[in-house]
Amino acid sequence: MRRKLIVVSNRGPVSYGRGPDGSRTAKRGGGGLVTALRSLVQYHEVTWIASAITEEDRAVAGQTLDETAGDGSPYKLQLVAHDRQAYDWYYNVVANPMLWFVQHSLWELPYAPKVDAAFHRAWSEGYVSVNASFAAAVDAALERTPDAAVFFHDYHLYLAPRMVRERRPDAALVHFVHIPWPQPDYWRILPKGARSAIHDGLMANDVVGFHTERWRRNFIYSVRELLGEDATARTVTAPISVDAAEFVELAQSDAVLRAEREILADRPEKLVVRVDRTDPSKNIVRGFRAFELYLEAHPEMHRLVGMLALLDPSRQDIPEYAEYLGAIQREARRVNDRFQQSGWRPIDLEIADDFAKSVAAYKQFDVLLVNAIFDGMNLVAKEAPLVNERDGVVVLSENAGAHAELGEWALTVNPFDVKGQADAIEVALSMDAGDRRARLEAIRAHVREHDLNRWTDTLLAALDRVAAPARR
Ligand code: GDG
Repeated sequence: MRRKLIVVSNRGPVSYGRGPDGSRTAKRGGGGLVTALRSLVQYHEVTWIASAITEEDRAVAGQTLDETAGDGSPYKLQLVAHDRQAYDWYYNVVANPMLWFVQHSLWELPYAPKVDAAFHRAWSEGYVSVNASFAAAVDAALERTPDAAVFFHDYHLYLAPRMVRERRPDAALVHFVHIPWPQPDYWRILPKGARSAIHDGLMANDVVGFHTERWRRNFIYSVRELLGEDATARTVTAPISVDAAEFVELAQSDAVLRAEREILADRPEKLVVRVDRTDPSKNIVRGFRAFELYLEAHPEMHRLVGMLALLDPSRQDIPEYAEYLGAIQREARRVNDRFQQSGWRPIDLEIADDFAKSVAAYKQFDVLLVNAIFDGMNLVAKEAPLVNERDGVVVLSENAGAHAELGEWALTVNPFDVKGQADAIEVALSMDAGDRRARLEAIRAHVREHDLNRWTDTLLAALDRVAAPARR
């Protein structure tokens, strides 16, 4: 059923700039969330509310813009220009890193985080206030289309649902959390006011969705512990997916074929691939150590195997991220210095935003390494098998949401156990072709069947079941 939706996410599907002749240009956003959400506009009547990021975004903020998605579907876009200082606190102090680090269990607790006066200020004058301006924008959109359902996304917007609910007790609100939900004790890193407001804000929705049962259970548990309430009835598990047809088509595009020729020109016989943002949760440094252990144990594979790490630089305004990028570069350098010989460098580290090259690498992997410390889902694990042409094997962290669906056809690893990851690379590289093909085919079939439409339908069906009877 086609329905009216107000989609709310921090980043929008496009961001505006100015061309050399002064005209307005639109750049389509990347990343897992935006790609997935773009498919919503195909089936529903969408008004999308997001933050104004660039100067040109700010210039058009407050207007209702008529936009079209890549496939030609129309939707409306409203950008919200937040106070600049408030936005910096909200984004660079609270959401990333604090909430992201809490939800991916990334803190080294004896040393960090610092929950000091600066954090308290960033919370109350940044996170709370940006959520309030989002809530005001949603309220105005509901004024125009009162029968629309509101679909919030992710950890930037935990407080907005309560603010909307206070003004509109009958609104239909659904929130999808794209990242892991940790257990209640880990939430106690945050001061009581903040952690209670986060849980209470989410509980103002009719439905809160998670990728896996594991994250959903943790949420039910932490709501019980921290608020004394029962969240069971308003939670749902809905694993996100990808558009399989889109990837198959993309794999034959000129840009991907060009990038693929580059890879083919100097690929070793066996290729271990990883594709990630340079995010500490992705566990890139340990991945290199695991590959080092593999090379140490298998001198016969020197010159025959290589790792291609395609890393999209991410969130470099945040010191933890800038440091992590440095650690990635140092570690790759160290492993290369140790093993390289003329004409062979074990790790090819490429730090660039180059989506076409990522898809080309998806086609070419013999082993795909996804060893995230924690990951809500991990779309790379779903996308790469769809287009792979070498019967490649997926090595998958038990802490990636994707493991709940694909684990039985992947080689499971503990993200902290680098020896275990080295062993998994060895098992993958020596697996017979029949076994490899059967696993890859099974992953493909699962992803094709559990597609993006199923994800949206599950969430909207849950909303219809739970939403206040008064509205029916
Ligand atoms: C969050 C959660 C959850 C690949 N190369 C480039 C590029 N990509 C695309 C991939 C994929 C996306 O980026 C990455 O998605 P992931 O799911 O792997 O990871 P996060 O960005 O951390 O996404 C995650 C997801 O939200 C959806 O709910 O699965 O757990 O952390 O689609 O194809 N994108 C750009 N440049 C590249 O070079 N811009």
